[in-house]
Amino acid sequence: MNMIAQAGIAVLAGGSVALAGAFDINGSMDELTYGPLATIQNNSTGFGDDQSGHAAYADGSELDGGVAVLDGGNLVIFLGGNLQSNFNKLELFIDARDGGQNTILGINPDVGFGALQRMGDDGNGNGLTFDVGFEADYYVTVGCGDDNGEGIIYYVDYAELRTNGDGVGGYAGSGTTHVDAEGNVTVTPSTGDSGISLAINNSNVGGVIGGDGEDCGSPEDVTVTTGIEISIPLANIDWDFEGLPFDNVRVCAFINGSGHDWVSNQVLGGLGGSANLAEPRDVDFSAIDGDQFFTLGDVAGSCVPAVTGACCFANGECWEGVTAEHCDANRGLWIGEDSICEECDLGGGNDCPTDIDGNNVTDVDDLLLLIGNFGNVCP
Ligand SMILES: [Ca+2]
Ligand SMILES: [Ca+2]
Ligand SMILES: [Ca+2]
Ligand SMILES: [Ca+2]
Repeated sequence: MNMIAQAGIAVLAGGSVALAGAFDINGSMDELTYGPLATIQNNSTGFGDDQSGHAAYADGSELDGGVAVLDGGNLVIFLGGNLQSNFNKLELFIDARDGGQNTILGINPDVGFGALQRMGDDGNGNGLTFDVGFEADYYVTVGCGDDNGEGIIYYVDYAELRTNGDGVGGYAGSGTTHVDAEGNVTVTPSTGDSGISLAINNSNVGGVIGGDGEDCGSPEDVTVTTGIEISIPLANIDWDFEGLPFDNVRVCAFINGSGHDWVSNQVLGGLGGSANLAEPRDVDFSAIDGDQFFTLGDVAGSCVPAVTGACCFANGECWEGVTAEHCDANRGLWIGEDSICEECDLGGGNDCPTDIDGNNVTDVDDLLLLIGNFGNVCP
């Protein structure tokens, strides 16, 4: 069945809902309908690398890439990755019209149990701040948790971010993802009066690994095609029914703690090698290199994983999987791409040959060792 026929049936059967577009909101990305990713993650995840491979469970969160398209009066967004089923939050901010908030104000709708109040200005002139020129107009957030042992249930909230605050917001409904005993995945996207639809598929085991260094959300250019998928009616953002053109739509997405209270290092576009950002009110994306947003129509460059290897230290310690720059900055010796700690050879470079017993001091014990072995013939 083609999409036009599907849309026709939707009108005949329902008559009251927006036309179903080409997108099946199920948490999976169809590259033919979306086109290429607009952004690819470049930072390991500090919120856990989910290796469970379970569509309806995740023990970590990451955002590996993102793309947004307009479709039949909706803004449809796909974010590859995982959302941990412990009610940590995906925060989604959309800049799609003039005005809006570059710093989250303290006087926004109270949705998701004070989500915007927790990130916004608490009266001290702080508040999460976006890149220069990014003035958010609309907000969607979701968290997921266990659904009575059958899978995950997710709860969605939304809010307008008007220039001076005091917009409309509320609960946008819940959806579920279940997996039966045979492994069949059933995704029931959230629906509600707002017309927003959201679905999650947590199957991904690729993308970034755990940590706080540079990483590649699409290693070897393999796109993560499961994650979080959202459809938002454009009319929700065009709240005065002006027929806005939606010709410059930008999206900032990141993972936050369950109380909207601890910003991770999973931000799209990426942070380029960073620890978790922590306190939301102190986050300032304009002070971080690069764009912490992506634009509808952008095409992400090829994802080149950072070159990493072993970093050897004079005291015998060693780190693996670090860049040469990171090793240098920590006064280690980087020994080449894909090298491992067993290859560290600090013996030949012993810069204290008179410290015979290796206690980092040349002292009387070394002298006694020498005297005690005086005259020995070495093989
Ligand atoms: Ca889909
Ligand atoms: Ca705006
Ligand atoms: Ca991963
Ligand atoms: Ca920035």
